[in-house]
Amino acid sequence: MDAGSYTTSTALLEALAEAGVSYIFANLGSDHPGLIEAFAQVTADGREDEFPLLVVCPHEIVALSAAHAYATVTRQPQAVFVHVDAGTQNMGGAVSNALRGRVPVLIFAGAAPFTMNGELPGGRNEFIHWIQDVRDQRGILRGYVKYDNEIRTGRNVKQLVHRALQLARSEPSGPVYLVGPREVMEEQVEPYVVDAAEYPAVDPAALTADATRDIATALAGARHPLIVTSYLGRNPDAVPALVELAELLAIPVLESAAFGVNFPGDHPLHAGYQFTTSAQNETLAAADVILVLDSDVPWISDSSRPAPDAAIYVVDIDPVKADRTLWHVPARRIATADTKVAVEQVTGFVRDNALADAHLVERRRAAVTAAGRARRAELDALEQPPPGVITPRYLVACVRELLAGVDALVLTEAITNYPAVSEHLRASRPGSLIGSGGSSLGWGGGGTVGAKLAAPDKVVVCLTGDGSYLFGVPSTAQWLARRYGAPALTVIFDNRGYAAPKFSTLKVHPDGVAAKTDDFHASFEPAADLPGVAAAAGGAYGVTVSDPDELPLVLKDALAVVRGGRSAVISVRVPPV
Ligand SMILES: Cc1ncc(C[n+]2csc(CCOP(=O)(O)OP(=O)(O)O)c2C)c(N)n1
Ligand SMILES: [Mg+2]
Repeated sequence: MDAGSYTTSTALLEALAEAGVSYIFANLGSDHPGLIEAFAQVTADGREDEFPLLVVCPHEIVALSAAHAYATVTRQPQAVFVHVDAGTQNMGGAVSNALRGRVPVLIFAGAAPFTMNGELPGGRNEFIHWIQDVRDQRGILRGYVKYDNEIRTGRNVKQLVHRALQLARSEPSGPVYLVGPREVMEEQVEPYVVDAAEYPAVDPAALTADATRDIATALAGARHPLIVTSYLGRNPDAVPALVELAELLAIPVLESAAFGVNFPGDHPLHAGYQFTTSAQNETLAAADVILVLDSDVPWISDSSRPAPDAAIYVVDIDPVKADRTLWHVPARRIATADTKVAVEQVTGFVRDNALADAHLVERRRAAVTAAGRARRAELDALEQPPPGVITPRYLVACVRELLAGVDALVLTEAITNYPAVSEHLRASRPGSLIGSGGSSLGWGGGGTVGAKLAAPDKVVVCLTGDGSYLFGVPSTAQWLARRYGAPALTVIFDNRGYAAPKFSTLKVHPDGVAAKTDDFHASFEPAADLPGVAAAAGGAYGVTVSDPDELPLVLKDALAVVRGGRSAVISVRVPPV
């Protein structure tokens, strides 16, 4: 590209900036000369502020996980640039996480050139262009994105970017995928402007008047109402709205398979957390009216289910999970709505029609509060470890003490210790705890970097399983953290292996051969030096700790290091798998 040139690549980058994208998490390749030239040109012109900042990511799963966490924190989609089919595939399960986490992100990949005899600039001139030519590159992601398209000309690439982002941001939000062959990305076009403001996300949906009345009346008339939610707190502003409704009618709130804060963990009406259950949840069984708000897994009916005559209402941004093969809740009503809007509508209806029976509500408030207090006291007692052993519950309690009064943002990829994190961290500030929302491990590595870039003033802490830490390509993630000034504290539940598949086997074959012979292929002994990986790649401060008495001080020192601008990785030896 000559000085002053303006190509499809220039227009693509301008469009991203105009749409409010701050970062491009990129892993570049032979498909990206047009983009590299466009970046070089704005930098040479001293106008680099006009483009998003390009963050060089030496692994694609880290790139997408960083964009994912950034968007979770800010609710602003970012971009990920990857290399043709290879880079697309290398994002791996991170794409599934973005879909399941309902996180907006724009993924762009180049595509093999489609000319080979010098017909167009950008045509094939390297051997690899014949190798990377595949029949259906967009098909790689089609099951995981809300929208995919090919850029065919620079003359409307801005419109495509804005449409893609409009789809990504409209609820249920999610990833979108654009591909652009080399010749198209090199095409010279006239500079042009498209107003990004003309592509707003779809407005939040409300309940119908009929549904609002129905749900409000049922909740107000219930003896044992219950709210179950998993991801209402994706919008932190929805949390105070839910608190208001819960308090108005003294409704307990159960968080089911929840990664973030849907209801303050220290609230007296909090009814606890459930993930994979093995026993009946008594609050669920006792409920006569249940409002399920934003949930993929409100309960696991194999072991825990509502009473057969409970009146169940579902309000969800994604109520019937159209992209899944099997999903069912036996609901009286099932409605698509933004849960903040819906909850405010229900609260308003109860208030306006004076539906709350003060006597009933106050009796229930006392009972729910007492039950919550008792449950928390039981959990407190479990925080005391046996001599010489760091239990996961003790570890989380130490982290809670460490972060008391600290403006922290915690990421969890703790896997079999998800319940311990929820139950003992008791995160209460909306948005202060986040998870991937998906099932593909390795989010925490890049996610931690993305979260810190999104919230530079917060102390960012990642609580991760040892397996998940390794899935997150710590060599890349820790290098990235240093290069881009995103220090964070990573605390590893180091059980030297995969507890999850062992638990799964025991749940299906409790008395099987694997159980009898303790043969689960789950152990990672001899243990790797997990903090050593971070130290080598990113200069991180690393400590491995197994003495419960030393743990608080080790964590305190690590926090001081992080506040000083250097990442810290603490591997905490909990009982082995
Ligand atoms: C990309 C990916 N591969 C494999 C799995 C299957 N899997 C689920 S949990 C788990 C073990 C995770 O280990 P760790 O993070 O140490 O947590 P622990 O089970 O020990 O609590 C595995 C391998 C997965 N979810 N995602
Ligand atoms: Mg483990």
